Amino acid sequence: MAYTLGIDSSTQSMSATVIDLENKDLVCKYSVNFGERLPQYDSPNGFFYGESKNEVYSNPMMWLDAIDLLFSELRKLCDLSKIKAISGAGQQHGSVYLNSNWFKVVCQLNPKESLSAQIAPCLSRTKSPIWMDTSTTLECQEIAQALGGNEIICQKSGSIAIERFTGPQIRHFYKTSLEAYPNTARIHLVSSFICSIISGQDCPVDTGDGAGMNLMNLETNKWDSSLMHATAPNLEEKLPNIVEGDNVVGKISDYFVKKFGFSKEVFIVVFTGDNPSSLVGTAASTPSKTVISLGTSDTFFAAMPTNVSDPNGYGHVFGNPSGGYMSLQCFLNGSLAREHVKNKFKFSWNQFTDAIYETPPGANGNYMLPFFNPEISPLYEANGPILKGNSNFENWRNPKIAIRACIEGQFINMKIHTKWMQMIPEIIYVTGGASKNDAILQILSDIFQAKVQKLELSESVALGGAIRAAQHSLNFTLETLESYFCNNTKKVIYPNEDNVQIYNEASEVVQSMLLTI
Ligand code: ADP
Ligand code: XUL
Repeated sequence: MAYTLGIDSSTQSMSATVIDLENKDLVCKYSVNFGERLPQYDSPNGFFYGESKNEVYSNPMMWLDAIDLLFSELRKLCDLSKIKAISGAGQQHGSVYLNSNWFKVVCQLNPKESLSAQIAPCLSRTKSPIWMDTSTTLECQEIAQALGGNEIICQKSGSIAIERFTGPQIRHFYKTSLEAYPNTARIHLVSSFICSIISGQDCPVDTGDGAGMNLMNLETNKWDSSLMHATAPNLEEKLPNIVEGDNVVGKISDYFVKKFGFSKEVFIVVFTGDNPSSLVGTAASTPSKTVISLGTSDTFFAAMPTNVSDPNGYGHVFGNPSGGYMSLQCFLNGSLAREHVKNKFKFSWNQFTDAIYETPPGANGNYMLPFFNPEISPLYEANGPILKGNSNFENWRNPKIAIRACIEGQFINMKIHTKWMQMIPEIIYVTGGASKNDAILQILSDIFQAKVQKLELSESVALGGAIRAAQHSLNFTLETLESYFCNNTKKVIYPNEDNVQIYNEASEVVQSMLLTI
């Protein structure tokens, strides 16, 4: 019996999916929600704000406590000794700052103590900036100026200097923490940090996630010396190595063998970013499929058929874990914006869904760009939604219309900001927490005029980890694994052609609202 395990260290939870390679079946899955299970970290959605809503952090100790909790629960659901290989993914761009103790401590983790107690003395910075942070505009400008313009940064790294990317975040830390920066011996991404913990050694980053840092040269797949130089001094010695996504970094740490009953022989395949992992978990690694993930962030991504970049600078090119590249557009105000509107009216998800069914497409001429937090596509630094319509709507006196306008505004904005990818999808594959909601998916289908289909295993990030583990350490082909585990549900949501005109008009209004930003 051969099992593999995939881990998803996401914004709001730490999740695992175990698959059985012989029975071609899901064995079990489990998720630790940070806000619910670890309330002591005061992070109901997995993060906390700094001085403003532009500064967004997570506590890396929370992630470690979640790993201990996850495995103590998972061992009740399946025999962990059958697991032959593990890989996984982390929310992209977030960074963990460690002092020189780290290199020794990570290799000698004691199963009698918690992970967090042992790693706490290794932190040179107690908080990790995450992908929702938009506070580094100045640092982006400084890096762009040092390089001779954003065009050059985009050519080298696949994206212009972007606030949430790790390079500008590191520069901000260097400028504001003159003692802690020199005391930092290693800067990990969330993915390489969690991979290091699981394998009990300091691990590399993979090219998929490394591309989200504004530090890696996309042509050479190595750290780019001019980008590093423009970011912060002595950075090369603080960054892990970069490897391709098929790299086996070693075996599992003894900590997990002794504490949770894993075999000593479990292979660990390098972790990647959540979006690249989701590309694998949705069977979209070869060009032709478009995926929309409706998680904390809404993301629109695809393996790249041709090499294009976003002329406006909001979109990105990341490494595709199966080789080549993927294009991605990220929208910060995704699930939490939908939740904001839901909670404002104290609606349940059922009431929220009914509201969508009870209101007409076009929301009676009411439009919303639901930017409750500073947005990244497009860059919008303030926080507060932009509304246009009748005064009843603008004064938030019409809950049902507000719910529909919120979702319509999100997807119209998404359609506008993904045109640069030159993909006109016939079918959109959806994943992430909100993809279970068919009412939301019908609006998506109507706005893009494309069929929408879900996958049987909706946790595509963790599944991508379990698939990559089997592919790179147990010699299964990707095609075989996709045919076993990445089946679509039978249900297809079809676009309603009667709504084309309404949404064309709505797009024009939203476009004019975007021009006011
Ligand atoms: P992440 O992986 O980024 O942590 P998930 O993909 O797990 O996030 O998605 C979590 C989100 O799913 C929640 O924030 C919630 O808003 C959304 N969600 C959960 N149930 C529903 C539902 N029935 N309808 C719409 N959205 C939902
Ligand atoms: C992608 C991005 C988010 C995070 C968290 O660029 O910032 O999708 O990966 O999911």
